[in-house]
Amino acid sequence: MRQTWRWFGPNDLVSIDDIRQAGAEGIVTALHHLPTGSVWSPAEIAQRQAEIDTMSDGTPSGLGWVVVESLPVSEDIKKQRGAWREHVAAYRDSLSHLAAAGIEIVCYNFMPVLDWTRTDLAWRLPNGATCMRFDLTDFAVFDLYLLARKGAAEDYDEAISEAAARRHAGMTDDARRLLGRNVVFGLPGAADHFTLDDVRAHLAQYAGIDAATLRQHLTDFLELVVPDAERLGIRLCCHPDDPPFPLLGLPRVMSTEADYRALVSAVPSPANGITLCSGSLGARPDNDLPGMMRRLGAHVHFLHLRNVARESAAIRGSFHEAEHLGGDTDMVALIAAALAEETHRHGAGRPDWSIPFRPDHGQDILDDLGRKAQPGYPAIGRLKGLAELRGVITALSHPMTSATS
Ligand code: DNO
Repeated sequence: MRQTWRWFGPNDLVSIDDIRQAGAEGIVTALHHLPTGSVWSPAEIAQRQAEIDTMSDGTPSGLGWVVVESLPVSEDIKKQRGAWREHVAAYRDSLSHLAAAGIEIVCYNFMPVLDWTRTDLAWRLPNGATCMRFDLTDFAVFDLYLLARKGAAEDYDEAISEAAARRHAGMTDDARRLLGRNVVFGLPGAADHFTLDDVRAHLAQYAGIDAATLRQHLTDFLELVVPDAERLGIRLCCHPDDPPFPLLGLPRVMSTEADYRALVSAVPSPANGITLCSGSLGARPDNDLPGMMRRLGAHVHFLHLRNVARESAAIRGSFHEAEHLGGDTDMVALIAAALAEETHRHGAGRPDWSIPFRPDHGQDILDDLGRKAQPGYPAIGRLKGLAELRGVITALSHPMTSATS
């Protein structure tokens, strides 16, 4: 399993030097500064590779750009409106430029409007660490009162609606503003500049798009890009919905094992694969992560290893981001399944037998609390996660254990 680390580029407060010291072997990044729908030019790609390759004192980092996360799919492509065909053409050009630069793994998602969604970006744990949290009552406050979305009332049961009414009534204006900011933080582009009216305008454009239509648009997109990817030797891998259930009346089609089966069988190809994100998928009690890895492992091109603690037994419920070996996903069983898949691939002569993973997210601990890096992406919390995961991998790979044979 190849140990990778997400880096947001030169502005990331966690540096290439830090990543080297954390023991990572490769980088996951994207050209975040380029607008969605534009072509990633060879020059931009080469510049990012040079930044990855060099430590601050000019010596080689030994790291390389292993995974693109994400080459974003535009809202136009998801809706099949406006400039969507131009955006598909740009996507194909970007894939060919990435392949020419030696990059083989490209992650994307197909979530309408919202990418990952949390209500709290720094929730305090009893030991003083902070983590990200999704609280369904807070989310209902956002939906019912801040956004005041038409039809929202139908989406919440009585208990949540009543709790949301009480909570909203007791919130200060500052608390309401902070909640609004937190919820839109995962929006593509500029969290700081997104107003509630922008969110309403985005939602309105999905009025006629249900889950079946969105899934069809995903298949259409794949039919247009997968043949190129296959020819170029690129492995596309779709990231799941986070959280894995519909929000704000928007359809979501990448939340369950059945969704992933539909994805890989819609356009069968080694280039049409999966980013198995245990944190996103693990927020639902009916997603069996080790089982998904065993059953769908052949299609998994990239792993996000993260854990969540579910706070209710509901399909759509509150959760917070736990330590990597804590929470509700059996991380040891998941890693054992990934190692078994690698053994199987190795035996079958697959050149892609080594599966890249990254310690996804981390709690803010120690100096992270003052550094204020990208929410979810602290230096020390992730270093701790990576170290724990590396420990599990080392133990399960040891000849004394038979877990991978
Ligand atoms: C959040 C991430 C997601 C992910 C994209 C992939 O921390 O896991 O933003 O990168 O959904 O397209």
